[in-house]
Order: sequence, then C-alpha cells, then structure tokens
Amino acid sequence: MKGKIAFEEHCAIAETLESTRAFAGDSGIWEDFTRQILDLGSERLEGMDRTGIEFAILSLNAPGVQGILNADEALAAARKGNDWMAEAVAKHPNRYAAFATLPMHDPDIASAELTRCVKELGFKGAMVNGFQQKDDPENTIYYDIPEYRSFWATVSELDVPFYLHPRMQIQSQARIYDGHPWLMSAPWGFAVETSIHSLRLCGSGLFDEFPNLKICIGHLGENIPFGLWRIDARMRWSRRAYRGQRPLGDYFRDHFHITTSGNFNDPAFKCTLDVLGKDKVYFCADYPFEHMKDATDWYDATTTITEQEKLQIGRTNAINLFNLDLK
Ligand code: GRE
Ligand code: ZN
Repeated sequence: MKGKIAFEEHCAIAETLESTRAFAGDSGIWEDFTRQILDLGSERLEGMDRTGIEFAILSLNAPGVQGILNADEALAAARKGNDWMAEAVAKHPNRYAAFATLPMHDPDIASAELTRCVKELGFKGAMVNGFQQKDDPENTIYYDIPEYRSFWATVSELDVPFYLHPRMQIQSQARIYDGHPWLMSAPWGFAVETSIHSLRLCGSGLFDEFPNLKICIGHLGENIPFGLWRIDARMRWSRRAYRGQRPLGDYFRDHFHITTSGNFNDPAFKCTLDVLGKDKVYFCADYPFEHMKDATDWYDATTTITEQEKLQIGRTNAINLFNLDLK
C-alpha cells in the first residue's frame, strides 16, 4: 500500500544517542543503527519511498531526556532535539512532522516546552519515554500523580495526542529479571513498564477530569488488549484506591490509540482490533529499531483486514488523529 503514515519513528541527537546503546548489546548493529537514527535525510526518505511510507511523525529515541537526571540539562537537550526535528520538518514538510520531546521533571516546564513545540513549531503532540528520572536515578516520576494535573490540563487545552513510549525499569526494581537480562527491555520488560504506566493513568481519575485526552501506545497495546477483560472482571473483587468513576476498560477503549509499531503479527493485531475497533488502531514501524520493510511487508500482505480498512488504519486514521494536511 502506498501513502502509509507512521508515527513511532525515532531519531536521536548526540545528547540522547548513548542512552540507547545498552539496548544494542552485543548484536553488532550499533554502527548501522547509529547512522540510521542520526539521519533525517536521504537514507530515511529513500527507505520510506521503497516501503510506501509517505509521511512520518518523528520522535527522539528512548529513554532520551527521561533518563537525564538534571532538569536543566534535560531541558537543553529537549530544546535542541525539538529544534533539530523542526528543521527537518521545515525542509521536508510533505514527508515529516514531529512529536515534542519533553523534560518531565517539572509539570510547568514540560507544559511550556509542549506549548512552544505545538504553537511555534507546529508539532503534532508529544512522545514521552515512560517515567522521568529526576536528580537521583532511583527517583522516578509517573504522570498519574496529582502534581501532574496541570501538565495534563495543557495537553487537554492544546488538544494534541500524548504518545507514551517504553523505557526500561530502574535497577532497584529489576530483581525479578535476575540472571535474565535479555528479558528486561523490548522483548518483555518494555511492555510491563508501559502497560502499568498506562493502567495507572486509567485508574487515577485523569480521564474523568480531562475527557478529551488521547494517549497513544505502541506494540499493539503493550499486551493490554489481551488482558483488558480480566482486569475489569477481577476488579469486581478488589478496587482499592482505584480512582476512576467508570470501569477501567471504558477509559482504555475511549482514550487509547494503539499502533502496530514493532509488533507485526496477525494474532495480536486481531486481538487489538477486536478490543479497540478499527478507528483506534494505526500503522507504525518503529524505525530504526525495526526495519521499515519488516513492518510494511507484513502490513501490506496481511489478510486480517480488508483493503479499505488497510487504507484507514495505514493512513486516514492518522490524518484524522493529528489533523494532518494530507489528502
Ligand atoms: C524502540 O523504540 O523499540 C526501542 C527504543 C530503545 C531501545 C530499544 C527499542 O526506543 O526497541
Ligand atoms: Zn519505539
């Protein structure tokens, strides 16, 4: 299919690149990967041409500024990354848009940078890589806490989607992975981290306060669609400190938008479509952590959806969600 739109497509600046190195491990991909993630020019655009991806919304790599402990340093890196993505968008406005990178140490500073990115740079929303580490590596901030309601008020007012991207858990909470470091990141741990953060948002009353919030998550829903029915079923027994007015599944189905990033697999795709419906599901690749071709070979060939649905999930849904100026 031509004309696909993808929006979990990463780039990096020098200040954030190293934070990703640990994930490459001993796989020998670091050199190619570095070239690809630093490039917003011909290699990426030609890859998009070859695979039928017309348009990409760019975002910085993970953990990026969420792993920078010092708030000033993180703000400087975020502004640099955002300005750099804005330049690429200005150069290729019919191929790229961008998501704001936000230092989340302080809700007001995060709100100000998001506002600058959306109002001055024309960005389409934010991509945040999970919890923010602040000052001490053990100090982690999840955004369901009451102190962050002012940030969500800004997101609500700007009316842009917020993409919650995975990152790895901190060392002190990783004992369950002892002896199995392969399990900690994208193969499984990423989904644990992002699903819990997503469910925290659902259970915090956030969506009662701001009914127009739109949260994007990748990887076909970080395993939540498969478990959603059971969450509500079991919560009939225990709802301790659950602060939502409605069952959790209602918030997830109403507020979450789910992408195919890094999960090119029909059984999971079917489950996500069954749970969320075709208006809430979107094509994404997750380049350069994934090959564009792996994403598009699967998507173009899947028989799980009709050709008309392919156009909707691969393109029109994204045009509508982000108000893109594409036909
Ligand atoms: C991803 O986006 O899939 C990703 C990262 C960082 C490390 C590994 C990974 O952003 O798969
Ligand atoms: Zn990603």
